[in-house]
Amino acid sequence: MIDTIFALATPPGRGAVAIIRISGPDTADILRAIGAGTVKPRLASVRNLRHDGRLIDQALVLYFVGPNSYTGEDTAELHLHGGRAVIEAASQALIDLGVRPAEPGEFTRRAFQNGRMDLAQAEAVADLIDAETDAQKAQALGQLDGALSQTYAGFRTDLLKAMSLVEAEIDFPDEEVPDNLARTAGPVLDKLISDLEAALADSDRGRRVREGYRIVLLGETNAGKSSLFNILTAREAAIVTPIAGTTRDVLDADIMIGGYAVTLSDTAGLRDSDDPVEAEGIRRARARAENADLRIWVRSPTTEGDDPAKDYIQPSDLQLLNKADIGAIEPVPSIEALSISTVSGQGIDELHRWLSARLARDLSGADFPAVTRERHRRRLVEALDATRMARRALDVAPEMAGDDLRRSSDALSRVTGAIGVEDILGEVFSSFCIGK
Ligand SMILES: Nc1nc2c(ncn2[C@@H]2O[C@H](COP(=O)(O)OP(=O)(O)OP(=O)(O)O)[C@@H](O)[C@H]2O)c(=O)[nH]1
Ligand SMILES: [Mg+2]
Repeated sequence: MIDTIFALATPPGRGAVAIIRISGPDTADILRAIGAGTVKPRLASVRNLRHDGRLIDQALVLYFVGPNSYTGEDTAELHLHGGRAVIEAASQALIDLGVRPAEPGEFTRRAFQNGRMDLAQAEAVADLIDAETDAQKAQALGQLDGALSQTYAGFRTDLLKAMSLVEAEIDFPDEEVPDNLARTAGPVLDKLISDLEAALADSDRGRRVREGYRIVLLGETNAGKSSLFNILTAREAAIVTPIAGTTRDVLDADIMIGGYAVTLSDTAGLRDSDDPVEAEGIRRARARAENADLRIWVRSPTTEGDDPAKDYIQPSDLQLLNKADIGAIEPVPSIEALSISTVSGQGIDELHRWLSARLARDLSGADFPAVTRERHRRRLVEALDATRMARRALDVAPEMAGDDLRRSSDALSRVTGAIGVEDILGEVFSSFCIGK
């Protein structure tokens, strides 16, 4: 039996308005029980809410009749004055009346279960709530609008087309179906394989927008990494001293560059060290460097000998020739270079421009909606593998292709939740906030 749930939909604490959301079959009865009487659906009504003969609040009450509501069930919203005592009294009244506090994501989970949205759209709701940059918001809205779901549905249509061609050959081997009918499925699958490959090649973009683009400052001790970290984060977050080996741990800051979310990391200077604390810091710096979307190699004219950071720098990274106020450094030829000084401020504007351009290049839209989660990416990999196997089978034993095509289609269906729902529900909804 489905119970009726409630949750505070606005942030806890003091505010102008607090909204409590109710969903479930008893919604209309509950409204009557707290003194709202009969509320006309979809019209705002002002009501004195009461419990145990005491006034809870004068509230604005909205009522929606399922299935035309967010969850697909009967739902109500109580717009209360946003004080703690009011919220507390209203919550207690609902609990006394047998309404259960909702689990995180339970409203959206019900919306999914009642067919109001698919899983990818439910995830987009969570992303939209978490969005802090315009790019994150645009990505989430696109997904909520069904762009990702439609793209995957398109892939599945291609699969079904190929499947029907293959199955026609198996079911009617002696009839008018041409012998090599299965082979006509070849071009359909070739196109699908290239679409899936392109979607996967692009799969970093969605993650980078959603979770933040990872930039790591790397370099030998005293190169000026922490000084630069403080400039880019606009606060004195990292300790700067003339002592080599000042930074021991990785320091992360969430910042915005060019409208995109960035996680910037300051790291321990790289050098051989006998000090176990410093050595651990250097190990962490290296691990961070490997997972970064961009490494900024901070260099200094005072360097003697080889800079160990060079081994971690890739051709698409950036080298900063720091301390330009005291001397010049010869850049490593194959890597883009900018001269800066964290002391005089020289080159810092140019660095900001360079970073903005890099982010725009790496993060702005491709032809299809971005794969935003590891869950989607894994399914895409499965679908691609299965489609490739089907494609190979087509040329030698077409009757073998059917199973592979079905596996591929299943993998894509799991992204939107068309099948295999039970095992992924927890994964999707556990990260939601309560009240959504
Ligand atoms: N002249 C000059 N000195 C700088 C510049 N940038 C940093 N320094 C100095 O270089 C020293 C080291 O700077 P940090 O920012 O701590 O260097 P770091 O790379 O974080 O060093 P570790 O944490 O030890 O790896 C400090 O004394 C800074 O003031 C610069 O552009 N010009
Ligand atoms: Mg430092």
